[in-house]
Amino acid sequence: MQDRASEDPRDFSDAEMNARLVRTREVMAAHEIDALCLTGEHNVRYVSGFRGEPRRLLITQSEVVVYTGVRTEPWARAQTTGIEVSTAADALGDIADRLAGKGVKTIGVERSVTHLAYQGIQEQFSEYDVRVSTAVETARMVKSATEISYMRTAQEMAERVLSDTLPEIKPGVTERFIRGRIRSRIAEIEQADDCAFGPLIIAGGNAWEVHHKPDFRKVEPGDFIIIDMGVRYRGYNSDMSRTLCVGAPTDEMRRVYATVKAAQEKAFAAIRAGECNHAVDVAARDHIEAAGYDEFFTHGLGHSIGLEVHDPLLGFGKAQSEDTLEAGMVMTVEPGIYLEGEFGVRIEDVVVVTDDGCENLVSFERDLIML
Ligand SMILES: [Mn+2]
Repeated sequence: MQDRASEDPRDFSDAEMNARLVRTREVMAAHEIDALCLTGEHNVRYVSGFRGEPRRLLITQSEVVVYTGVRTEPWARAQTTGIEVSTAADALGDIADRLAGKGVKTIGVERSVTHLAYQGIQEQFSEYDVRVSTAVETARMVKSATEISYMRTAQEMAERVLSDTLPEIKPGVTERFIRGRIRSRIAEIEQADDCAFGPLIIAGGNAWEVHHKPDFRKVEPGDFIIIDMGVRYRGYNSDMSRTLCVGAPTDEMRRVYATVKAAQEKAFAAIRAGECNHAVDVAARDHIEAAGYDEFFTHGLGHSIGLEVHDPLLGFGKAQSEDTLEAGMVMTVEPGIYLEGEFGVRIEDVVVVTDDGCENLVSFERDLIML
């Protein structure tokens, strides 16, 4: 791992940032968006490298401008290359001046733009066709080797944290205690940005709430405990779930665990470039259904991951979808079975789609661990 104290404030090479700009402009052209006016943290970071605020980004086929404040201007210059940095007090007015007379008809804004901000944009650009655009989200779907290497580093950090925490999971400790131990270990990794989320610690009968927030339930002998955690490194997230048993599992717990593990393997085997997203969900769900537990697999099989834990636009869902996988997409594969008031099992790994299959970024033990 490199020494982050001396690292370049830019997380990616100039060549890679340039390739992102080219791809974003290709998608804009395909979506008939002449200018993109962005404010979203992840989209601005993806296109420009700038990760401060205030922030606004204008992209057209010929220009790219980052708008920020006077105090944050030095960061914007340090974190970007070949991008104009503006501290114009009236950024929208400046954008209007730049677009005037250039033949621009359509302006794209993000789905996440607030109602108030949207009103301001519509007012400023009343003579243009202002539309919601997912051009940058589309460009973000296929990851580069460097993006994948950051996610691999984030995953290695998460695995070390979970390994170190296992000896502390025993009867009498609460879900919140386990969460605290994981959080503090992640905070102690100087190179890590932060926890990717939570983490989620779900003991025993709480498991049917798939996103249960850790509470004061104490671990009891014979509990299954789901730990769903991730680390963020240089902006990129990892996401892993493991189900641990405190003491000895019952026969049904073993059966459910084996069913989830095999369902995940069915999904791994189904993943390859060109495959339909929905078919991957079906591969896992059919196995769970055959074992009689289909009504207890209550969520989609997985989601895209990258700058966001749930990266936009892509998932392995229950709904029919025409989306197909491409090499370089990074997805979670996380089947689960949750029996209300009894126990639940989730096993979650992150894979990179390849031309003939997938590569698992997770190497943590997938067999049932008994503590
Ligand atoms: Mn996940």
